[in-house]
Amino acid sequence: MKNGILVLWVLGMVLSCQSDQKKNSATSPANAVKAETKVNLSDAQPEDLIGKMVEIPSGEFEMGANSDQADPDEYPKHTVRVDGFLMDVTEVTNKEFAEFVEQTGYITTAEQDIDWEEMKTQLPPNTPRPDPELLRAGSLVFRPTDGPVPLNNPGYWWEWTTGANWRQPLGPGSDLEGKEYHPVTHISWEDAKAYAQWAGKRLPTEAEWEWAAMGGMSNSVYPWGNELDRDDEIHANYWQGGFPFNNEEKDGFYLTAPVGTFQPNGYGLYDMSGNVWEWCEDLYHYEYYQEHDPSEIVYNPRGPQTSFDPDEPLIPKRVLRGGSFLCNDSYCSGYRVSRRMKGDMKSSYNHTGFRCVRDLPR
Ligand SMILES: [Ca+2]
Ligand SMILES: [Ca+2]
Repeated sequence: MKNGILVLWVLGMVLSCQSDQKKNSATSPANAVKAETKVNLSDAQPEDLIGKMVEIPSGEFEMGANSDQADPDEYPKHTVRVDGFLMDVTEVTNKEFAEFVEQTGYITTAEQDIDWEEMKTQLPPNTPRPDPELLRAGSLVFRPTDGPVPLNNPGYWWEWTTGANWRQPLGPGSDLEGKEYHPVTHISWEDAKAYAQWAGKRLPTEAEWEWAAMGGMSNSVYPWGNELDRDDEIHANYWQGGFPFNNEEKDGFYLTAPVGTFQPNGYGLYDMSGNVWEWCEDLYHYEYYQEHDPSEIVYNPRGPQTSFDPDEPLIPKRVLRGGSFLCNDSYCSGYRVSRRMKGDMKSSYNHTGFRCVRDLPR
């Protein structure tokens, strides 16, 4: 067993979806298209999009499972009404996050050594203290496997990597050259909150995120409609091929893509499916939807009062949405608008980022 897998188990940070690596160069939209595949690219330039917000109108929708791929925590569907708000049209980029760090001196979770006294409170009693080397600052990095592996154990493809953080997404020796307009990664929920506060914004609620992702459609499975890859048409940056060993890169990207590479949804929001997972404000509880009476409208839900994930009962978690460059139908289908993911508030991965929202002026 590799150290990284051991650490993954010890940390109990099992965030079930995918990520990337290998392709270090920033692939431009122009050369991202492979001849045999139609990729729905946008004409937008990332530098014209970052920092922009679009108004998401108020509205009512059926929140939750909208395909037979849905997990139990997406049930039951229930009627939700959200007020209008403003939302970033892109995921927060490395360029924007660098400005935040430059102005504030902020140090991300992944750049801090792990506090064993705090961590052990989230682990089963009598869990032995890991080797001090394994408590040094780092983050989880996707490593492809040599062939098919059981998909019920993310430890096969996540590796604890000392020195991995937003500046060095693949660990020491990697950098952000050519990636200033890629989404920032290795961001914990706490990091995302700090950035949002600095920017005078906030994180979206889970309901706001799902409502916005549909782009004005009703009960759509994806931000572009109900069919994935119709006629080999690629709408987002995810994983084509056998996960986690054979990424065919039909969309042109092994890892992250520059924001704005693919077509936006009906509200003008880019990458609501794929690229990186996006933190939401809400705590995660696997039975949260069951609290709602399906015959009544829920107004502006803000999540449960307490978190509970039966997979890791001792770890309070927050919600993530939208999937990443690692998502695949065989695994998490995270690019579905109703797909829910959860993560420890201090955990970070190289497929996890965020975008912000803001209340409309009164
Ligand atoms: Ca891809
Ligand atoms: Ca995304």
